[in-house]
Amino acid sequence: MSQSVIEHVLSRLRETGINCVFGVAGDFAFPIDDAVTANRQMRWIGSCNELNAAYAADGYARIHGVAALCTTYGVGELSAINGIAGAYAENVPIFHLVGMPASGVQAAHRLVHHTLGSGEFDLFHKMAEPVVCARAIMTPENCAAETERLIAAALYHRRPVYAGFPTDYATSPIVGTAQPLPEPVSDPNALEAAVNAVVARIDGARTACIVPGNLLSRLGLNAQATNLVKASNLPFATMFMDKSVLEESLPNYIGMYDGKLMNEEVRAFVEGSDLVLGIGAQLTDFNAGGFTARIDRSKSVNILHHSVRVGQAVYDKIEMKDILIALADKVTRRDLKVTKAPGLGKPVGSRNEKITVEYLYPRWEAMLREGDTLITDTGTSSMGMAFANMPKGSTFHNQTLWGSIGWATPAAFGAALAAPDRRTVLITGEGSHQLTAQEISQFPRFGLKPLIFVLNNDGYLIERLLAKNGDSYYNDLAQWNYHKLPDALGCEGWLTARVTTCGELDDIIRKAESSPTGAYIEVVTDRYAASRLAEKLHESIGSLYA
Ligand SMILES: Cc1ncc(C[n+]2csc(CCOP(=O)(O)OP(=O)(O)O)c2C)c(N)n1
Ligand SMILES: [Mg+2]
Repeated sequence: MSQSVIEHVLSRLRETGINCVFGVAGDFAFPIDDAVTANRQMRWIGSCNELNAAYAADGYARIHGVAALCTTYGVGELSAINGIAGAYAENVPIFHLVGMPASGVQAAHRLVHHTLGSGEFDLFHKMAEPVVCARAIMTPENCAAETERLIAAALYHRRPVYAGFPTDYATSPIVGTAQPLPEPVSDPNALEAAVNAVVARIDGARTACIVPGNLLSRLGLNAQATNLVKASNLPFATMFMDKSVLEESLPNYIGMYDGKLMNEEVRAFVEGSDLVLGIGAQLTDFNAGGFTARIDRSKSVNILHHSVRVGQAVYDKIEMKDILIALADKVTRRDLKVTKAPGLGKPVGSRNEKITVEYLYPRWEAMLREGDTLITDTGTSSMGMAFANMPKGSTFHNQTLWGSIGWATPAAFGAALAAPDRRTVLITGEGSHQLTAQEISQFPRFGLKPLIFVLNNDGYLIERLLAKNGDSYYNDLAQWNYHKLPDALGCEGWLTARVTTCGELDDIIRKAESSPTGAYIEVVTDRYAASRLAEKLHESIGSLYA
């Protein structure tokens, strides 16, 4: 018997590397939910709400490469749309499967639940259009071809796609077949021309450096880019949203580049280089130190996903993977004459003192272990941790461009699920955490034992620093007993604490390191204890809002 529409889609997603579907169930989505749970190679990962499910899928895909999300019509998909938009902005491919009312219900414009009562059924997938790179409403007749189109689009653009499933169509047998679409290949002539142009630029440069972008991680090309670094022995500097995309433990890593705001030596080196070789890096506001970065376009090359820019010239039809491999083969190896990034240094503070920035961030850096997955939310703590040196094999994740607070808590769950053998560390501000805190309940459901830090600085500190009047009460929060949440949310037996002094923080980190359970630590600091980058943004960001 032929497969049903949804069975076919799931089996093709399985072949694309997807083995679980995040989401929240709903009656219009039951055919999808039933098919996922009936499929022995798929797992259903239920979340507390659809926004959290989208963030969890995003975190999962950042580690695993791709993810799937399933929500119900209207109420579910619209709750997820912020998470989908973030995935779009940050090149995270998520297959969003949406259950819809049956085709006959739609055709008859019936007044059913989860609609606006207007008899219109095409509103919500139209709303999704700007935040997905392809969308389709699946029917038995179009399913085979549309599935291939959606998969190819998601992988080509590394962005979300939307598939709507009217309930009756979802379970109908699929009609016809379709072949997977071919993967893009580089044009050999364009590739050769671009390789020669880039090699000539590198060879002609007295000083050069690499600025790698997070697309490398999204495309799983970290190893190829590392080979290029090793073959050329060029130094590299990284911007905020790209942090740890290449191993910071390499001797070539000179530190974080953040325009004029931080690390003056790194800025001078990057901006003073005869050549800056970007690999998909983007000069967004928070990457480029509030637009204080100055990289002369004529002195830079940027290797993009499907093209290469050399100065003002653009070479099309070139896949990033191909040119990275070709360049590693052809570049001349140089002597490395740079100083490695120093990191944050030693924690400063004595045991009975309250926790200061000078103690907290170096102590967090010292806690990081090889292979850790560190997820940080928008706010002052991610800006502090961006300058920590990451140990070998550990990765740093942050939603720097989209910057939707609350992302990190569910994303940490998704990331932990994608790499259960690694330690997942979540560092979030308490304001961000309040948006999605209930998602910590998923960790024990799936046997995961994260290490969670909630920085309680009595409000939205980054906003206090950026607002006209920091003490405006719109930056205040309801005070929660954060460390009591795990117990209420099903994380029974976890190590939990609220720490206010350096000694308490040090002790609990040591305890957490050997704890066989998850750990949840509320770290209390002063209201204005801000990491250095946050302070600097405060001093210089005015131009962004003018
Ligand atoms: C969904 C969403 N709502 C509002 C904002 C605006 N915003 C940016 S940072 C921030 C406060 C973060 O506070 P917290 O997590 O406590 O971190 P802190 O800066 O205090 O360390 C807010 C409200 C946002 N980025 N995303
Ligand atoms: Mg805060």
